[in-house]
Amino acid sequence: MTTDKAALRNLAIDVLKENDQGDYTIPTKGLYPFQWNWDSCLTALGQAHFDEARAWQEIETLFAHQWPDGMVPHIVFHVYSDGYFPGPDVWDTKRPTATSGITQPAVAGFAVKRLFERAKDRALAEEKARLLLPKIDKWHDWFYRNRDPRGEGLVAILHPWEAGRDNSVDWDEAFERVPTDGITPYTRRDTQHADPAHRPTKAQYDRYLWLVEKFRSLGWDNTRLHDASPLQVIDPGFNAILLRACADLAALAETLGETAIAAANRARAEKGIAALDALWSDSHGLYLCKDRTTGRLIDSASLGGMLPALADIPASRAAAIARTIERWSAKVKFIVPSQDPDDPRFEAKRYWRGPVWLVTNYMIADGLAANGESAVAEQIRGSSLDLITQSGFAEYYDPITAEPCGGGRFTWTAAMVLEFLA
Ligand code: 9WN
Repeated sequence: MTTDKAALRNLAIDVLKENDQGDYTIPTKGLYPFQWNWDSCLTALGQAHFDEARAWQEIETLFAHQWPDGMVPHIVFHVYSDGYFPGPDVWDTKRPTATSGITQPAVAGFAVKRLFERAKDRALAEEKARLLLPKIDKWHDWFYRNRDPRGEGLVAILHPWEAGRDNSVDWDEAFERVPTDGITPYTRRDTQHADPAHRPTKAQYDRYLWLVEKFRSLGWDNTRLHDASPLQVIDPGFNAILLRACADLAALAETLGETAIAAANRARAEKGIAALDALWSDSHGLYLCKDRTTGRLIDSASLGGMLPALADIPASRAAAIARTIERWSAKVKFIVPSQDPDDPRFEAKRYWRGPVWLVTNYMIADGLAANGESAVAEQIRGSSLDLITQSGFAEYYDPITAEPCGGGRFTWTAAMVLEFLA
């Protein structure tokens, strides 16, 4: 593929337009025929480079399906398709437009502030930011009420799909506690669209489904799910994204004169940043997950532990994360692999157990650049664009061979290219 910047930009815009359904964008044709939460928010950053109104629309559509309790679901099933499993019938959340019953990383606050700051159409930006501000605040409040019921300052994910890093090594240990008995027999669709060797295993899918059926049996009542779930993991990446979103929403609210929203989100961010430090691992040079059911840290060095670079962590921690990336980059050709390549559980092509993803590269690079680690940030950007020119707009890439993995013509990958090129 071309290395010419303008040509690459046009190719990325083509991918975004191809997957555009009018007022929301699907991640890729075939494999993912619906709207996904964090995909949409990151996609909007790309869309804003050529159509600001369309970018705002992407996030507005997502928030039109916010639940009355404040949760923003991880999938909105706008138009029926049997091409994806589990579809709306399995979730059975009884929403007016079908949605899943769990959430995803809270990128919206970060994305909306960035859209607002860069907007050329100031009137539109102010109108849309004012509209979205209370909705995002309600979602943040939902997180702390439902996923941090004892007020520790950090929230737990109850399902690996919530973290967005579905089969990460981070969940292996806690997944041991999730049973598989009694689940309804099912047929996977993902392995009909993508190479099964790049996807999660059957043992993992059985557990994904057991959790869905468990939460469904509780009527998707978020006040009951946390304590009933055998999987409660405090993921530093998930929390860091939320903490950055809280800080960004506070700043945006201040600009717009919404002082109560500003104060609430600033308080969430400050409390969470202080609590996050307990997850730091000196030996790995990154943050680790904590299993809330056992109270122990989980010994898995993944990129989830590097995402806190995006939040307001101490500069010494950000510098240590940059050094860890330098160490990892000596072991692979393209960065940032999703797992430490020296970890025996590392798998170069299997989804979130080794491959490089452009969205996480974008967030880590952004955080490191803001922390003065511009050389490593630039190295991540370079690696990302090299992968695109060698292998096209894939879902993820083998960090050793650059082989494109998962789905092709992938929306958020294209959106991140527009960001990296800007
Ligand atoms: C389950 C859409 C989503 C991403 C996730 C990624 C993958 C879904 C799946 O695709 O997850 O939500 O079925 O594999 O892991 O991060 O949002 O692109």
